[in-house]
Amino acid sequence: MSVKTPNVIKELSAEKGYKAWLQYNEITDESLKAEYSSYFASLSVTEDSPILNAAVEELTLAANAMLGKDMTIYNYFTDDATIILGTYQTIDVEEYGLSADEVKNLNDEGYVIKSVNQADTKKLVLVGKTDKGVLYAAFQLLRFMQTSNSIDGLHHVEQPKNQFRMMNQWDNMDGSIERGYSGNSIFYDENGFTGDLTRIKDYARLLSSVGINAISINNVNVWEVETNLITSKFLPEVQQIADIFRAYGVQTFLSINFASPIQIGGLATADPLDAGVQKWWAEKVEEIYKYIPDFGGFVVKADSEHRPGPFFYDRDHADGANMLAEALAPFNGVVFWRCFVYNCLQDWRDRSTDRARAAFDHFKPLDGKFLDNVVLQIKNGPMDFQVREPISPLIGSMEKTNQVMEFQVAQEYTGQQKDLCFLVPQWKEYLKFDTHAKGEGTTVDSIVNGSVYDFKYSGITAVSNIGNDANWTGNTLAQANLFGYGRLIWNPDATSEDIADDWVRLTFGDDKNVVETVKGMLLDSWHIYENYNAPLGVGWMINQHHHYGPNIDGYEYDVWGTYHFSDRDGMGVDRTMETGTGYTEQYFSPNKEIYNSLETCPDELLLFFHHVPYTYELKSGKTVIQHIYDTHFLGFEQVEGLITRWNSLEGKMDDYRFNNVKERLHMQLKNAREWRDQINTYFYRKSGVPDAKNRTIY
Ligand code: GCV
Repeated sequence: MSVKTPNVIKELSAEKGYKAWLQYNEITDESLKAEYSSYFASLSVTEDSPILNAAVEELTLAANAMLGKDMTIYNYFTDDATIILGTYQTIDVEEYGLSADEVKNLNDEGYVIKSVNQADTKKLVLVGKTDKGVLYAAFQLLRFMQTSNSIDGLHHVEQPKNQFRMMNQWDNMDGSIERGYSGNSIFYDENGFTGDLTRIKDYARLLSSVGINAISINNVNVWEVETNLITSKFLPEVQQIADIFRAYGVQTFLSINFASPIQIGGLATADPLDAGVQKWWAEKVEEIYKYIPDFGGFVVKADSEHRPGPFFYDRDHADGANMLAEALAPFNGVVFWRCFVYNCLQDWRDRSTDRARAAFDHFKPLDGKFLDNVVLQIKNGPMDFQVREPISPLIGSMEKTNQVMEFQVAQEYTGQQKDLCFLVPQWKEYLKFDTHAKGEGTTVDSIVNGSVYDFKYSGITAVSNIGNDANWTGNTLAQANLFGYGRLIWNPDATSEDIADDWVRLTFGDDKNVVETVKGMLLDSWHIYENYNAPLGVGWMINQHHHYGPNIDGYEYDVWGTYHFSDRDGMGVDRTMETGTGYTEQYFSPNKEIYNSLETCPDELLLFFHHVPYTYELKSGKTVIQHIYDTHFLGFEQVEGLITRWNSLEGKMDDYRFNNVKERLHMQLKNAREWRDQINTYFYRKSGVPDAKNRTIY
């Protein structure tokens, strides 16, 4: 018997981190194994397509790993097979107890999984409206099996509720990742493309398994080198990556530099109304489609944080977006135009301006002016992915303009994948928020899924949290955010509990203790993080630029002001209509009145909307200052609790993942201590109000 060296053991253990939620562990329950095995004898795939091949490959891999079975594969339809895969046009579904309409009436990515008992043979039929549906069916079937569900008598019908389910990489071509917390890029290194297509394929598998169908593969801040991604210098490699993603149903997009015509086209201007510029983009787009016939289109950050845009030419954002949209239209391409447009050099002492207002002020007046292949990409909140923000009032306010909402899976302001912060409950709150745009019940999810205004393009996008760390996400538990993002936007009605439960079982197995402990930790974590951070929705107070750890008066661009307006009497930002910036006006009634009034504004957002004395009494019955002290002491203790909870799992999983999370929890404890001490001390000194519980505040 060979003895494994410690290195090999470490590698094997890291593999568990790498496989994320696609572990395909051997089934140890004998009766389940027998049940599954009876279906996994042979497989018939009715058509030849890269996506169907990916489904077959996944099922083959899983059958091997979970059941030790090598299935016979038939590349044609045969009723002899125990698993039949294909689209509804190629399978006589009625033979298997399904009606053709049941599949036909689904959207293009929908599917049905049916298990059938015919005479002595058991069969599984995975039928999609298109081949993408079949692939999603395969992943769902494997999820059922990995979470120990019986598949006898299965009749499972699903279709995604959002059209675009997208991922934005903020990867640069030197291998760095803007706001990346888990190593370097899997796409690029210091020499350009990494060429590690295996890793990219595994990323495609992870994304597809949770239903992601689009990706942009470079940072929205498009610097000099990356501007060349749309040239023949790099397009052959972009094509290779697009080929991989295509096989997993994921369409490839690129972020572009608005000034490309100058930078790489040799033109004197990038003015969107200039005929030469328009021609340049039209030819550029034609060239891209020669490499990638199903290229998705462009993601654009313009006139934001010093990036070029139409304002430079006294044009508006509709002029800019439409110019690109016209070039893409003949190929069915789409422009994702970001609404993160604000004056980053704003003087915060000047109360006639307010960053929170910016997206609405810029874009709302342009409703109706955008072409129908422009999609506005709107961050979930009006600021920047803080632990707590209200929903962006722009969502739902433009009836004639396609919109997608942008989340951030990367934990830029929420602990940077050192601190545990499971974001699904936060996203869920945004999705279920009632905007009242078309009366009561106009929830955000119904707007972004396109059904309220009948958008041509709609959905959700997000900043990715992966890098080339062995476990993809730095903190193994941060994988739950990537998984949860995909599952939630596939179906915003799924509960955070169910998503967490699935993720833990798929990742760590079925041990009851592990499942309950990790699930509990995940579900508590957002509130714990909020407890020791900036209080009551006021936001920021975080180290500038770096965005980890406290810096209460830190301001991003080293211009004047703080974000929270604290003085010796009180704190918070007055955004009311009467005495403040008037931001509340941007919401539909009754939200505008609810937020505008101190009486009705919810506690958790109080300081986002109002400036109040430290002694102001919250609905909870506590004063603002006591709330600050209590939550900051509590948050720290809760992190201690997370450590105890995690430690109870020692020996119940591989050392790699156990130690990885343990290390991170200790970093989190240090961070929580700094937040607690700095916030409590700052506000004690500023307010002069002692802690009612007499705890030590330095
Ligand atoms: C990609 C925030 C981040 C920036 C990011 C920007 C954006 O300001 O800190 O790193 O830039 O958002 O979303 O464009």
